[in-house]
Amino acid sequence: MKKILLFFVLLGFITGLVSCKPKEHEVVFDDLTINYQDDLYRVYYEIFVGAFSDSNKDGIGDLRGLINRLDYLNDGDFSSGKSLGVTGLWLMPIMKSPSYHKYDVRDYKSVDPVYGTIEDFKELTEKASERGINIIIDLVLNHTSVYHDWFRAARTAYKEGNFDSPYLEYYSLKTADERIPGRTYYPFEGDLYYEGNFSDQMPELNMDSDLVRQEIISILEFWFDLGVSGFRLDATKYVYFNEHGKNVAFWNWFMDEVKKIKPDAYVVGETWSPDIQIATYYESFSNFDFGMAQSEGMVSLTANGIESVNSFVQYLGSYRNLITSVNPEAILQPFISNHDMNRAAGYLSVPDGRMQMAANLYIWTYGTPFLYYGEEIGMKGSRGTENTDANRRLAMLWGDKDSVKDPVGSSYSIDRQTNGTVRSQLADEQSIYNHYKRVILLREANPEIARGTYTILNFDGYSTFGGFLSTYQGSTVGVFHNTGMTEIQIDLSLYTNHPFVVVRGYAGQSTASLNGNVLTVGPLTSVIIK
Ligand SMILES: [Ca+2]
Ligand SMILES: [Ca+2]
Repeated sequence: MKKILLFFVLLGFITGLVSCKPKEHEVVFDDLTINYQDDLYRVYYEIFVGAFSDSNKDGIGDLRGLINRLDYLNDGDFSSGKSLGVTGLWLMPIMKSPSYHKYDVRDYKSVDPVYGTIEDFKELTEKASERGINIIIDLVLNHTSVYHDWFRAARTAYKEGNFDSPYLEYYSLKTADERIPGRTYYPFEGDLYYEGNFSDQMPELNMDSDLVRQEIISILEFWFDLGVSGFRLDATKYVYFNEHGKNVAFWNWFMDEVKKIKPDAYVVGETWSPDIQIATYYESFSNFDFGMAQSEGMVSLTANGIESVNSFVQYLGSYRNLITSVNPEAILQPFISNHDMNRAAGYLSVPDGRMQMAANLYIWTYGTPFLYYGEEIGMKGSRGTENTDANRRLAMLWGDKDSVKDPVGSSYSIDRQTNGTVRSQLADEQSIYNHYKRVILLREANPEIARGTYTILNFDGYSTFGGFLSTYQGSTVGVFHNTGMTEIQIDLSLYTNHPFVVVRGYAGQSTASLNGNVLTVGPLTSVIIK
């Protein structure tokens, strides 16, 4: 408890330093217990291990490098004020694989040797757990690598006329006539073809096989034993290629098996689809909110002042209603970019404070937001004319002696990185890194935001101002955003009966204050009041 109190005192101090705000605006924190154990409502940070931090000077990031950087992510002591404060990590695939990105797995019960060992991974989950960080790993079940032993055994068996080999049922093998229109196949052996909708290097597993399903259960046991809190599921809608009903039935089976091993496991699916279709997969688990991400997503459009804040808040409310109508336990997973998308700092200006607005909009929401590594320092990276995803997965810009290098195939010039490094930003109170840190801490200090019941407010006639109330365990906070270039002054009593008395904190290019019922929010700034 002492640590937590100290944390608030220190946060108040930092906040004061950042904005030099007058006394009447002072942030006040209650004596809150922040209990991360068994708590789904975390702030996750997606890491491409191969580009994060390199411990053995081969230029490729590894698990030891990540262990060495845990203090940067969360040192486990909120009173230190020295960490970003994330409470969950999503590791992109770490299993043995022939590709740099490792989305084609050779062995589901291994750590790729360039990343380290199983022992390293165990150490990582233990050290992360000591700091209150949960770890989920990417699980790519739709397809394996062509180099997986199962696929090789299937090929060999067929060639040798051993048609009783169990491995022949592991994959989706069809004769020319049996091939399903709309799917992609490649020659296997004899007159058979294998399904490979992503690539000829990625043969797709046959989920109708009980043997495959037994393998999956065994893979789950293996990783839960090593301390993972759950999984990020790749390509959920391709298990049965775009047959959503069959997919949901499969994932329901999968989640039953997960919960037999770890009842409180956290599982999030990559169902890259329109909202209405994403919602159907909530029957099985929570999913990423793709409608909020990328340059044309709701967060970016709102942060750039193209969509009104009213529209954003209404979207947030209706999206939440949509998913909870499918599954009452559904939670949001908002984000702005990931490893398959151009980095957000390319279309949201950091110097103009637009990227910072985006952070406010999606981190101060119900559920579990996901940052993409480097986002917190405004790293850039886009496919570009070379059309390569490697440009979206560049080496973390530590600005120190880390030997991690950009992945093979990348072509993004370092000269285009104009927002600084971790090293330069730690020392700069106005940096985007310090903005992210502050937004995350304010979210943690106001548990109502992530956990509460929302009341969506509508500020008629305003396009750059809006917000909502969130009520949790009898306590209500208000979250308000000003995406415009001018100060907003508004009498809240015209919109809500809730009696607000105190500013809990604000983040952005300016300040905010509360005088009676009148809330004042400076340009490009968001505020939490209670
Ligand atoms: Ca290395
Ligand atoms: Ca499939």
